[in-house]
Parts: sequence; structure tokens; C-alpha cells
Amino acid sequence: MFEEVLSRLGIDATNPNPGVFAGAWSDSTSGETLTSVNPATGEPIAQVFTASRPDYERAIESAREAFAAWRILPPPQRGEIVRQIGNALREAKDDLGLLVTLEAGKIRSEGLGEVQEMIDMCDFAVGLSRQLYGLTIASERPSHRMFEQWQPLGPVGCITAFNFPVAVWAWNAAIALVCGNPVVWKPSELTPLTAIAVQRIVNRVLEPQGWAGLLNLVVGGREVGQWLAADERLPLISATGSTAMGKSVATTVAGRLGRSLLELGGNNGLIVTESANLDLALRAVLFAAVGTAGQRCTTLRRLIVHRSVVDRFVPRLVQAYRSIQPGSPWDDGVLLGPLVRESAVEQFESAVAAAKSQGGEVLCGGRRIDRPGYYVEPTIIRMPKQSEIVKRETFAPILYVLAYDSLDNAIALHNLVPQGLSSAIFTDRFQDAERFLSALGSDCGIANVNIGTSGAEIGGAFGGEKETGGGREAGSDAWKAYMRRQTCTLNYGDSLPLAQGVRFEV
Ligand code: UN1
Repeated sequence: MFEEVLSRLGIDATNPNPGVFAGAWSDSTSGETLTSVNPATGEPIAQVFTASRPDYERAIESAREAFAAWRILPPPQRGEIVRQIGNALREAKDDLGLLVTLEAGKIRSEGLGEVQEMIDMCDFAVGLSRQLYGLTIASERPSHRMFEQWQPLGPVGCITAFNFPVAVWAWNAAIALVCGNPVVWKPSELTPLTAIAVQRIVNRVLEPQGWAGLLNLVVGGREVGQWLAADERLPLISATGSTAMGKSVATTVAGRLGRSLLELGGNNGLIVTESANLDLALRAVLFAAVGTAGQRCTTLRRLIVHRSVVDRFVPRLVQAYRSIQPGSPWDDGVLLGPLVRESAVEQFESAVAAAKSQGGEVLCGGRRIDRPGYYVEPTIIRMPKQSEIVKRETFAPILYVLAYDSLDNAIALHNLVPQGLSSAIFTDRFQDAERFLSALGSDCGIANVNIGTSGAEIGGAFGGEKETGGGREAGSDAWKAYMRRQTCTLNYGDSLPLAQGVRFEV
């Protein structure tokens, strides 16, 4: 079954696959390969050649060449190409979703959801291509018109993580394209095959129309990410991943006064107040904490429960956790698949040990599962306080539970972590909901009421504050990060009045 899916997507399971797609050229001269592994079994799926520096140069040049022509194409015509890409993704949805399951270990419906997110992004970008609005501003000078317009920025470097191996690329690529920018993509080394499959799909749309250079791919490790960050030919670097990676990218990009768009770690909290609908909260917590095996930036990691309900709510949650059997992400009914690699299991184990040593009581889970692949038990740990380990993001299904007495105290606990991505409150009191959403409330980029922390729609701007990096991607006006704002003033009169009443006449 895997073999058929792979071959339909143009992936060779027996010989190394080209890992560089620069315009119509695809190959690699590095001679070095990396191996993509199935997290559900630990077995290799296929090999991919990584980019050498000359390969990388080729990709950048191809993006620059494409930019010269693409930037003058009217945005709605760019949107038309993105529409075709969206349709090609629709056709490939089942296969691509399966490949996400195979390579990233996501359960089937989440693999498909990821591809749906790409399709949604294309649809959004098509509409956006007719809505790159600028403001008209009242000029203080007579017979003057002042307005702003948005120009393409140039080739965009896009670094993505394993956990959303293709959707996050689509957030960037679909918007970058309608804004007039080609893209050079470095996917995670853990998920190169989904990237290659996507590249083959988009090339089928782009190549016949002479636009192959718009979307380029460079598979490689850290070094390739550093090339992108340091490259002055890329005015914008969009990077998704760990806070450590983001700090390194941001520092390099800032060193050349480039722009960076960062979507980094989260350590998301959910407050359950005494008035909360506990049935609803239970379902939300399960999806947010256990979904994607705890490997979303938006995964729920901290559950902050009012002391009067904690002993009612948490035992129900533990019971629900016990009913979740980790299993192959391919099998129907499985909600919890594997972690991505052995190192992720080790981080899980060391976080559980640290939590115990910091006073935590493991209420369920806490162990790795003895089977091939990288499986762990969904884990709940009751913590006496928000200790060091709770403040750290561990990319695994570990949920720390804390009790609180007053809402102010809950919000303070909630905000007292270095990250600021997603947040939620469950309450039936509108005063509590509004307080959480007020300036005294959540300090995150995403704040939800009676909805879990994960699973955001693409229509909103996605991203967070503090160590999450401050970037906003996908919907709303996130497109502005991909464009150059130009303020224009036009004089249609016969005199030359100066602003601020300044006189300068000879
Ligand atoms: C991520 O984990 O990097 O809100 C992105 C969500 C998804 C995106 C997560 N739409 O959970």
C-alpha cells in the first residue's frame, strides 16, 4: 500500500530521491543523503539527496529569475495560478494525507486535515489576490493625494518543522505567491518526502506555464537553514520550529537587517473555571493535549483548574486518557500515534523524570510503550506548582495539572511562562471570559473561550508573543509581512506647499 502511494506521488523507495528543485532542474550534486523514517515502525521509507552549496545557489537564482517576471503580473493573475495549485492539491489530497501519516506519524484524519489546510490556504490566497488593499490618507496639503500601496518583497526563504510538514509551507507559499514573491523552501530533515511530493504536484502546475522557478525546494540540515538566514537575496525568512532555532535564525537575519517571521515554541495553557461546562472542557482537553501526540506548537501542556472542580474534573480526564490506546496511525479508531523519533521519546522520559523530581504526581501514563516505533503513553502529571519543567515546552503528550483559587491567580500562572502562543478558558460566566480576553488576561497571540488551544482555522492570523517569536502567518492581514509598504504622495496642483507649514523659497 505504501509503495503505491509513494509511486503515485513520485517518490522512489529504492533509490535516493532528488532533494533540490530549482526551477525546472531537480537533482543534487552533494552526493550526501538523508533517510526518511516511518515513526510508526522506526523503519526507513526512502532516501533523499541533500543540497550542496551550488545546488542552493541554483535554487536562489531560479527564485530571483522568477521574481523578475512574477512581480509585474497583476495579483489576480497570480491568484489564478494559486487556484490551480489548490486544485492540484485537492486531487492529491488522499495520497498526500497518507504520506503525512507515513512520514510524520499523524493519524489518518490529521494527515488529511493537514492537506485540507493547504487547500484552504490556496482558496484564501486566491481571494486575497484581489484584496491587497492600501489606505488612502488625507493629505494636509492642497491638491495632494496621499496613499499607500503594497509591492512584492522578493524571494522568501521558508523553513518548516516536521509536525506540520506541508501545511505551514502552504501558509507561507500561497500568500507569498499572490504577494508577488517566489519561495525557497527548506523542509524539516525529518519530513523531506512530503516536501518532495508537494513540489512534484506544484511543478506539474507551474512548469508548463513557465513558472517553475516560483517554488523551489532545498532539502538539508541546519547548515542549509543558516545559508537561508544569512542570504541577503532573501528579504524575508519565515521560520517555524524550536525557540532555539528561531533565536539563531532571527539573530542572523537581523544582522543583515532582513525581515524574519517566526512561529516558535508554545507552552499553551487552558483555564477551567468553577462555572465551566466540564463535558465540553473534557473533549477539548483531550484533543488539544493528546492530538498529534502532543507535537503541535498549539498543544495543550498546562491545565489550570479551579480548586473547587479539580477533584471532579481531573479523575474524569484520567479515565478518558486510560481509554486512549496508542497505536499505528494507520488504524481506524486510533487517536494517538507515535512521536517522531527516538530523541523525542527520550525528551518525554526526561521531562517525566524532571516533573517527578519537582514534586509531580503522575496520574496516568508516564512510560514509553514497548513496541517498534516511538510510542509513549498519554500522560497527566499533577504539579504542586508551576516548576521549571512546566515552563518548558516538551514536544510530547504530557499534560501538567495545576489548581488555582482566584481567576487573577490563574491568569498570572497562565502568563508566567516564556512562551506566548495559544491559550484558552472554559467558563460559562461572561465576566471571566471577558477578563481572560482583556488587557489583564491572556498574553498569547491566540486566546479562545470554550475551545481548546489547538486546531486554529486559517482565516485568523496565527502566531504568538514572547519566545513564540511574534510572527503572524496565514489569515487576516498576515500578508503584509510578505510585502513592501510604499507611502505615495502625489501633487496635482501648481504650487509646492511643504508639510508642517515649512517655507523654503528663494
Ligand atoms: C503548529 O503546531 O506549528 O492551530 C501549527 C493548530 C494548527 C496549526 C499548528 N492549525 O493547531
